[in-house]
Amino acid sequence: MTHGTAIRSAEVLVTSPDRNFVTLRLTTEDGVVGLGDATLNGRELSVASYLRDHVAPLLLGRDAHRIEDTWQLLYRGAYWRRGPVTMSAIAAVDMALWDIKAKIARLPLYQLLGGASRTGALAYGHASGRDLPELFDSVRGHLDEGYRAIRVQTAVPGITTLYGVPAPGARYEPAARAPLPAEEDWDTRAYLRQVPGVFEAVRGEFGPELPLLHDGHHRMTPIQAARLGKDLEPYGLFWLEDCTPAEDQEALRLVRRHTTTPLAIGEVFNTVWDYQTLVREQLIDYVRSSVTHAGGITALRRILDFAAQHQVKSGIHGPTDISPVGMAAALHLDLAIHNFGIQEHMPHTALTHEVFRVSATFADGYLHPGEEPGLGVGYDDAAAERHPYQPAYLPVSRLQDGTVHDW
Ligand code: GCO
Ligand code: MG
Repeated sequence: MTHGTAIRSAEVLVTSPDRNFVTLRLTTEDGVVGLGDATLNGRELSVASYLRDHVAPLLLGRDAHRIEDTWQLLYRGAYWRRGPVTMSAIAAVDMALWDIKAKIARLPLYQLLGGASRTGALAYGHASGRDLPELFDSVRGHLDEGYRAIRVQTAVPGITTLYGVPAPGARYEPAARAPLPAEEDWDTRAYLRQVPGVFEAVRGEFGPELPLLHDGHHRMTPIQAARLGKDLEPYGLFWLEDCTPAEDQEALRLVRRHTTTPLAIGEVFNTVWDYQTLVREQLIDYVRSSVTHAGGITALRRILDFAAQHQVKSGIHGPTDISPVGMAAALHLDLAIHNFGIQEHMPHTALTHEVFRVSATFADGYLHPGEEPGLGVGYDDAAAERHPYQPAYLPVSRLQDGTVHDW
């Protein structure tokens, strides 16, 4: 073992500066600190316990340099493979170890991943509105902030609350702090009638060039998704995301047969196995996994390298439930890989940034991880302790007759 690189402590930190985050902090004998994001929205404490009760004891005394060996030990050694809780825990360890290795090398992490392949990562922001004037204002606001690609979510007549469209004056945050999940309503036929007209209007207002994205959030059947993809073709979307429930890889065959609208999927995936059919058969165009939920930098890099062989690009998941640590890991990968597509960007609040100090920057529509050694994120314990964990849940959706539907 290199002198001083044994792991001396493994701490699990839970904080809630505007929303819940779980962070793993590893410290070596020499005092080098590495951070990893273990936030699983609405199920945070399960990963905290997995790490604290079952992973931390295995890490103490291990050489922090042995990233691959530690990854394999945690993955194969658990025997119970895959799943969001296990893979988020492994991801946190993996990120923290890469952070330590890059700090010891005194390099920003992207340098260890092969160096920069581009000057910055094209980011997309989230525009939404309850009607067209509100939506146009939201798109314009994003353009003024510098965004060069925009996701468009819209209200649907007859549906009271739905994914991606905040209440008037509110900031969109899917998990609400409450002891029980909120209930939203849903009607796929009303949605399918509404969305194409909205994109026609947005194209009419903002012209043909602006890359536009849309998230279907797993709510359609394959034939409904095929129809939406076809109806959206005239508006040249950058992608249609999560058009069907993601666990059914075969469903995408039917969608693909009917539409040339590019498809993105995978934010709920956690291993390369979830992508086997999708990538091998070129049924998708963009991989949506986060570093946080897909087993870390080591594992997401493998998924993206596999995708590259089939001309599938990255579109790393980046909502606020990925902590600034998970986002930093994403940005280092974005900069280094060849098959970069786009990066989701849903900025964290000022309060979140009091706990997580980041070197990453956003300018002219591009994100950059910065030049600090490691991931480029610092953790302020005093600020974190002012914001203890608060129970929060993602909503559930019900159809008009009360049937639970995919949210
Ligand atoms: C996205 C996602 C998120 C999820 C959230 C759930 O495309 O950014 O769909 O908004 O809903 O990550 O925790
Ligand atoms: Mg999504």
